[in-house]
Amino acid sequence: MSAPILKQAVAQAETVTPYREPLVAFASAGDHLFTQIETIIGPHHLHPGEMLPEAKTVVAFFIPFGEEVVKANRNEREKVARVWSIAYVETNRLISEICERVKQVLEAQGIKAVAERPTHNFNEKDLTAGWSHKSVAIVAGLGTFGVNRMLITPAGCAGRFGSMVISAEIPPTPRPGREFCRYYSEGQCLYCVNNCPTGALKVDGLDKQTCYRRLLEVAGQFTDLGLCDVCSKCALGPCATGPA
Ligand code: B12
Ligand code: SF4
Ligand code: SF4
Repeated sequence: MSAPILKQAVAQAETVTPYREPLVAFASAGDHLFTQIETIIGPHHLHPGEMLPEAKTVVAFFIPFGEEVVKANRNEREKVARVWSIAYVETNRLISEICERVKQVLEAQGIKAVAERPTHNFNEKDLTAGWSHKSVAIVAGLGTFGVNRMLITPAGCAGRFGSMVISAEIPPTPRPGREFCRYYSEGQCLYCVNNCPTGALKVDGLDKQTCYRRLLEVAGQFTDLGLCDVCSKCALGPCATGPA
């Protein structure tokens, strides 16, 4: 249902950014993990039922950047590659457009749908959102967390997430049966930690404020592109384009 619309929208996207095939996964709105998220992140994190009273399913999707975008950011040792910054801006826009399109199609079939924007919807003090796409994506079985604190999907972690809450029932996607982060599965890697330019990322934690300061610093270098708070040097390891 929403998967073909998503694939078509990404295939036809009028962007400079190349993409790989998007991924879609589903979770029951009644999954107990949604209640757990409120405990992990805070009571301000919405339950699907607070997003949409008729909520039955949470649809999570991931739009992976093309390999060349990943390589470009890897090759820029000191700076963030301009193509990566463009990908950030274009993909945020694309996600909002896709959600709007899916909403219209579903509403024409009598199905209700709501979506939260891909980013810039977080509290700048504690750096958490009221709707965390990576958290709902893990409930939907779209991937596993890496040492980099990002969600690693079968298409890697270099890309962006969107999600929607809908009133139609869709069978949940099974969760992955293994870890996609090489450090968690084999006990070695740490590309992400070793390539973080600020030291914000450690094996056992992320200093979110230090990371955010870096993102705002980079935003200052790409003001012509719009708000471009990026870095992502921790998203370029062996888990960038697939499970490590
Ligand atoms: C606030 C925010 C930030 C903050 C805080 C980062 C963070 N780790 O949360 C700052 C400004 C530092 C930041 C930085 C970045 N961000 Co950011 N950010 C967000 C935002 C707006 C909210 C995330 C949030 O609420 N985090 C709080 C909690 C959820 O995160 P956490 O503390 O890491 O969670 C841990 C635990 O709480 C627990 N957990 C969390 N959820 C759940 C759920 C269950 C069921 C369980 C059991 C456990 C569990 O496990 C996690 C790992 O240990 C989302 C967009 C959105 N609205 O979802 C994007 C988002 C998370 N960011 C994203 C990206 C790409 C980045 C950057 C690479 C910057 C960039 N664009 O270049 C860096 C990466 C930093 C890093 N290594 O994590 C992507 C993530 C893509 C991915 N593959 O995971 C998102 C999802 C945006 C998107 N639409 O795709 N970001
Ligand atoms: S770079 Fe290596 S250690 Fe870091 S998240 Fe990816 S696979 Fe895990
Ligand atoms: S986005 Fe940059 S500063 Fe933040 S944790 Fe990743 S590599 Fe470090």
